[in-house]
Amino acid sequence: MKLSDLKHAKLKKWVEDFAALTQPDEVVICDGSPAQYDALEDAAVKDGLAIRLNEEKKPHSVLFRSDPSDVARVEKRTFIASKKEEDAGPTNNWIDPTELKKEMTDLYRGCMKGRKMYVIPFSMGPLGSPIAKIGVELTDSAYVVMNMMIMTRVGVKVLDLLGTDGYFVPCYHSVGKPLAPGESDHGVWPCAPIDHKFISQFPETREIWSYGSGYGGNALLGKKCLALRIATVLARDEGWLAEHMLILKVTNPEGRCRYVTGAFPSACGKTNLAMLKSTIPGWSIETVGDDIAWMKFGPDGYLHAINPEAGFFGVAPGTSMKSNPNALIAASKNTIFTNVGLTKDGDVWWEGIGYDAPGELIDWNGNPWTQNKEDKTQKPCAHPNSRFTAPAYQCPCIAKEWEDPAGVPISAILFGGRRPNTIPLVHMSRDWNHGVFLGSIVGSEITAATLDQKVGTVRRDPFAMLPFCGYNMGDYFQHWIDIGKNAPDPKKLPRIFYVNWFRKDKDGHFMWPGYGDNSRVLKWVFQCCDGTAKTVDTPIGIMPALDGFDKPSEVSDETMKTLLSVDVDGWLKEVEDIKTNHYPKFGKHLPKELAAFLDTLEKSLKAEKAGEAEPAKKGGHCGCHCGKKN
Ligand code: SAT
Ligand code: MN
Repeated sequence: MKLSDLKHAKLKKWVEDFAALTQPDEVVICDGSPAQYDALEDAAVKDGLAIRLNEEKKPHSVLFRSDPSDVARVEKRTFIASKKEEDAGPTNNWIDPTELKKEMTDLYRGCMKGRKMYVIPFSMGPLGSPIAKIGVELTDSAYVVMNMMIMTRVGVKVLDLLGTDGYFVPCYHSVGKPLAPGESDHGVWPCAPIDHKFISQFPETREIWSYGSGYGGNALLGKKCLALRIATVLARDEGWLAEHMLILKVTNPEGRCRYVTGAFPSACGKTNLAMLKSTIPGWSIETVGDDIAWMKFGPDGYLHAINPEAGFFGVAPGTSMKSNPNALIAASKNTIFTNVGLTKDGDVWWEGIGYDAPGELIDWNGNPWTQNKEDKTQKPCAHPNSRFTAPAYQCPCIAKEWEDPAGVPISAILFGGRRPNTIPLVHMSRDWNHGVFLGSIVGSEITAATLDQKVGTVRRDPFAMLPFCGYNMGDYFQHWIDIGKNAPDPKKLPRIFYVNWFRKDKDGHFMWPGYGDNSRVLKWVFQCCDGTAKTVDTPIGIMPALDGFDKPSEVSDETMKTLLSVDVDGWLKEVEDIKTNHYPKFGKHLPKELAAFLDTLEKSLKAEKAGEAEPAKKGGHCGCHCGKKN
């Protein structure tokens, strides 16, 4: 397919203009065909940028190694370029859009010399779904094209949907490394120095301009840039929700199912939860999505969610047949690996894969590496943020309705973080707005000192959206409240829960087994949605009655009691931290409803501490939002 074949005049002109600026040798339209994917793969292997893996061990799969300076999303080079700084809000990096466009246009000038420019028409969401959106990414990276072909729906079918004048989100991307005549990459991952990297979102004009990085969310622009940052803006204006959430399906022993979404900051096991193997006989979990959910009210009055993606961009280290067999099987063929270790026989290996490294390997930097378990300072073989890009349909537990254009009706929304103390295993909000309050206070313990916060401190990450909200986070809280207010039928709104798998005892051991046993929490969530759960009313919300919770046998009664009790002093500290360090950031953009919930929470905790509160009441809530007590 050639540039002249494009029937959409605006799209064609937009492509021609960017080609005139960036000066590639050639413009290639991505038709989405397997033959085109294979040709890109062959070229990447020939250029030394990719290594073909052993056809028997990992059929039709390759390994890429990135530059050591280009291994993850770069939050400090990610910008929300709204006209007014206030519209980007206190949690985003803001730049003036006019100045930024000028600076980036200068960087783009001639940046694709010696390279091909690929035009990637892609759909976020099943083709033609009323919830889906179309984008077009222009990029000079074949790695990006290959990943986008797995992560999104790419090609002629999308162009057909666009027709001659359909709307698309324009996305520019360049690795920022032009080639001189005759020069090639010589096997070196192309990217620009950190100060030249820009991951820019323009919320008013709904544009994405990315420069200088070839990695993950910096470069696969359908994911965090479009499906979250730009989509949050579209969702605000159009009355829906674009969220950093997994989507799963729970089926009970009678064969009845409910769909649940969940938002968790990174390093909280979101992919593992999305694909967990239930430990309760008769209950099963299937996956609809592992990272992003777009939710819109359906004609039936329920919030319906689609997974806008078509693949998984999962963290490799720690993924094993024990922790997540479904992910490992999804990534067993037709997969792109990035920055993992390579074995002598052409297979992949990473820390936490479940078995020792077989002999001498090549590490993610391309150097020989032999495992030395005695040496605690040994550098890892796979980069901690190394990834697999695998098609979702290859996941053994993918739900059959994962591509339903109408989406799946959501019964429950989970929020969670990694909290060694204070937050109980699970509690349910009293109503929608109380759930919005719980989402707004989500925090997670810092586990690696990669940010400017100390290990062990709590980083507030409201709705797990801190780096992903395309506008003022205070206004985003208000949007969530408005969604509840404008619901066609408030009784059909999902119930909202706050979970914490990561409580530790005084010796620093996890109190809850997690993984498959999280199905026990999902069972209680399911029962809450049915109105059949055994509950107690507490100062923080609705919690499971101890005798109504399906406890794993290896957890003692005493531990279970701690996991399901309210740590009044811990919560009072939590309130203090939110009051002092979190909510004030949002100033007048903080919805008054949320400030009121914080006050009420503080009062009930203080009353509880003073012994003035009524003892916890059994069956405090019927589990729906009708307001009826049972
Ligand atoms: O690199 S991605 O943004 O796609 C993944 C992540 O960092 O969450
Ligand atoms: Mn994510």
